[in-house]
Amino acid sequence: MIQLSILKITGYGPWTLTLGSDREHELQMLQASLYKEVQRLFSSKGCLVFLNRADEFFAVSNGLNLADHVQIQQTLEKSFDIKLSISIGCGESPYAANLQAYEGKKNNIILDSKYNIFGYVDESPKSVSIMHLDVDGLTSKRKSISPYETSSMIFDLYAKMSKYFLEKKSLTFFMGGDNFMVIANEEAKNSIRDFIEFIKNTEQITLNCGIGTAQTARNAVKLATKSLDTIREIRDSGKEKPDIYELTC
Ligand SMILES: Nc1nc2c(ncn2[C@@H]2O[C@H](COP(=O)(O)OP(=O)(O)OP(=O)(O)O)[C@@H](O)[C@H]2O)c(=O)[nH]1
Ligand SMILES: [Mg+2]
Repeated sequence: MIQLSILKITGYGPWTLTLGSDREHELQMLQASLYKEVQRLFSSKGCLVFLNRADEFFAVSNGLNLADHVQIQQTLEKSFDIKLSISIGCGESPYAANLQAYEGKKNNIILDSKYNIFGYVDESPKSVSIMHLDVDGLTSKRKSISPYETSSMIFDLYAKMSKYFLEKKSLTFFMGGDNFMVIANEEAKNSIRDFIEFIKNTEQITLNCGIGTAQTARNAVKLATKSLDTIREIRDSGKEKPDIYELTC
């Protein structure tokens, strides 16, 4: 079971037009500071926020109730001119949670009208699994291809990963550099070995995957990253590295 809170700027399109044509730099600064604040607020409650689009964020919000979301909205309201809606959904898979959040908003299932919060909250304890994937030895690859070509390769990988894991009802996000995180269900975890083989055979890219499972997103991510670092430690000690390593608390 997973709980997702989708935050979206309301009325953003029409509002951007009010800034005139010389607006792109303003929008980029707003989006960056909004992301920083949203990440700060959710991570301080044990969650992690994934950037879906620059005007839309996915928070893995296991353990957070409606009052927590109201508190976050109150803080955001004080700091920004624009407003955000939050739609919350729960499900057996990350995809199902995303669908319930989406439908909660679409069908106007109001949880708090003053603070623009929709959907369904489930306060029962749940665990969440995160997979942290990273390209093995990207730094040495970068010596032979230019920065832009490196990004193009990474985005191609992102597209393949997103499609593959969406079919398993899991959600993939690009975290920067050569890092990806998948909010995963059992099916995604069970198919990671096949995905790594597929990318090795078709792209000649070796991926390492750390998996973490915990009650909160932040702890799951901590364990996933610790797992990934463990793969590196094994590799760097001269032993044969595993491609996948998993920690649960
Ligand atoms: N989001 C995120 N980015 C990271 C993290 N660690 C490193 N990066 C980014 O990833 C880039 C590549 O770093 P590495 O993956 O450590 O480099 P590498 O040569 O591939 O080395 P190995 O992954 O150990 O094989 C860095 O320049 C950072 O931008 C992380 O934990 N999270
Ligand atoms: Mg790497």
